[in-house]
Amino acid sequence: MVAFNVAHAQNAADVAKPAAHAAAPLINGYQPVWWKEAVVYQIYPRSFQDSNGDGIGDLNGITKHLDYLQKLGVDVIWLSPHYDSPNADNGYDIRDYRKVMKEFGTMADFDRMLAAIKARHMRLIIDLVVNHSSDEHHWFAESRSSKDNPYRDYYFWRDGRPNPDDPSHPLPPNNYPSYFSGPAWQYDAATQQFYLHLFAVKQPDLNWDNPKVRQDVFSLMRFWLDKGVDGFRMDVIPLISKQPGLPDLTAEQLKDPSRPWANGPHRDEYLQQMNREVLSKYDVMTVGEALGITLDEEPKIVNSERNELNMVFNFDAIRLNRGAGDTEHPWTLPQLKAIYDNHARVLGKQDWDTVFLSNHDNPRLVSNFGDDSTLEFRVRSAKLLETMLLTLRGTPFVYQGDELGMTNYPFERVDQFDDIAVKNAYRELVVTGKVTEAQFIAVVRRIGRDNARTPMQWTAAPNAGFTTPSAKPWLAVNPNCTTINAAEEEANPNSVYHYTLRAIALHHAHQAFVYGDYRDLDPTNTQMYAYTRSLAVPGKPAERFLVVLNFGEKPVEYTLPDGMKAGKLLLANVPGTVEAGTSTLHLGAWEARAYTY
Ligand code: TEU
Ligand code: CA
Repeated sequence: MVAFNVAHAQNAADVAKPAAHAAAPLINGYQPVWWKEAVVYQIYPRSFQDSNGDGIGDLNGITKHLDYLQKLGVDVIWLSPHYDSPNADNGYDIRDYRKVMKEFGTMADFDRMLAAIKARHMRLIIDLVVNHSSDEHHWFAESRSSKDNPYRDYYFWRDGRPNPDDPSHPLPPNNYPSYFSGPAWQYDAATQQFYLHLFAVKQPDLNWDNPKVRQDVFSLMRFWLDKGVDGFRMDVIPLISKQPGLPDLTAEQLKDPSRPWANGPHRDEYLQQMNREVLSKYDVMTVGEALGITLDEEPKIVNSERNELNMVFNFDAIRLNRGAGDTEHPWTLPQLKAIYDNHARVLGKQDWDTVFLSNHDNPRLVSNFGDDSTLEFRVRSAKLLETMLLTLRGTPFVYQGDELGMTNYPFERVDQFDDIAVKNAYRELVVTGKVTEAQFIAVVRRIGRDNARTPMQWTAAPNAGFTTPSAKPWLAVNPNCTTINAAEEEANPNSVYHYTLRAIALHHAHQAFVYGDYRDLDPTNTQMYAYTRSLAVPGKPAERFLVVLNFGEKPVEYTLPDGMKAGKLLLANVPGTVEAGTSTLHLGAWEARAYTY
């Protein structure tokens, strides 16, 4: 195991110099490196911990809980955007890339937090949101001021199309839809042109074809890396290269615009330039949010010989019940398993993968992929899902609160939502009468992003210890904090928290869970997910592990294939039954076990 717990000196040497990873011998054909062995924990700062009673989470609130994260076994923290922002999209609309959002604190708070993270032998990656900026960023303020302003070409400005019905209101330049409902073009009276925004009106897209834009982005990246930050999660990074001439989308493309938008002609060239001029100068981890990229296209971005990014988030699994659209449809276990089988087949030894089923844009893990209908099923299925996430191949990502088994929120009315995606969709669908309020709520209460953004539940106290009892949290705390909270979980050895801690320890204890081969033993089984991870280590006994997961409430009697026998039981979410040394296993509802074999 590459010892990545190197003590970090609190000075310039702190800056992550490019370490000679190449020196270490290959493991199962993989180049060992710290970010392949790391367990990552995502923090959505607005919802993690408020430290000054204003109802909004902040950086000092994070620093307060670093011992909690270290004890859990976290190696890397991914911090969702902490930069100065008018919060049209909760920080994913940045006004100043070198300034901390005032609600979150000061740069001194950031530096203290970073030092405290490193003092605990953990690392920090931050969110790089450079496909678009805020419309309040001075680049855009300059750009919209006049057509010949030097920043004009930092964004996409185009003349509208003639509008036969009303010549005074030209039509958008093309038929691009925004991800947040409505057209992706906003008319700006100041210069009588439209600007492009694939997300919100207050999130104009940056023109990466302008070399000055690229250099300004590279420079702000160096600003944070020189502070000692250990890498970036890159927001919708494949979208940075637009289709030349911005032609209309075809009817086929309109079904999933992310596809043409993520495959512009200069995407790889710009990522290679970023790597050459910035990333390669530091020992950093990079993970791209690969909206619109298929599994087969991933190696173009993550193959180490391409010198672009280390890994990407592929959305096939997390959006299995939705696909590109926002309508929910049933999914089957063989479909989920096929995704991981394909990943194992397509991604080679020079590629690397991520493993995640939740984040700040998706419903809560246990509510979306488990069963939160009863206490028993919630706890068991939450543990089963953590078993899976921490034993599949790729760098695992835990989203804040999943280690407690936090659930979706019981939304009933649209005014309970904060998310711009919901508010815009409400105007487009309900106000126009296309769908009823009840139909709308029935959908967004299940798949809405705010389900993941309710405040972290630290205690059973009012406001769950996220903020003071008298403060008004920016988003309501889930009333089930009285039973689901970190204090109770830490006090209860059989909790989801302690189970997740043990699962992370298992992941750390055996290289097979990092570099080992993956084999699905029974891809077509509709209820059981049974797979192995195995690694031959020269001069050492081979490491072989068997994971069996009963993905449902029906008890199952499962016979392992080819006379295989379960070995020593290492982890189980239902105490009592061991069945070591047997081929036939009896698993109850949502039961999960990991064995040697
Ligand atoms: O998300 C882009 C994305 O993945 C979309 O899933 C998006 O969340 C969804 O389709 C909208 O319905 C990234 C960030 O993770 C997200 O929070 C931001 O809102 C978005 O980019 C724009 O920065
Ligand atoms: Ca606060």
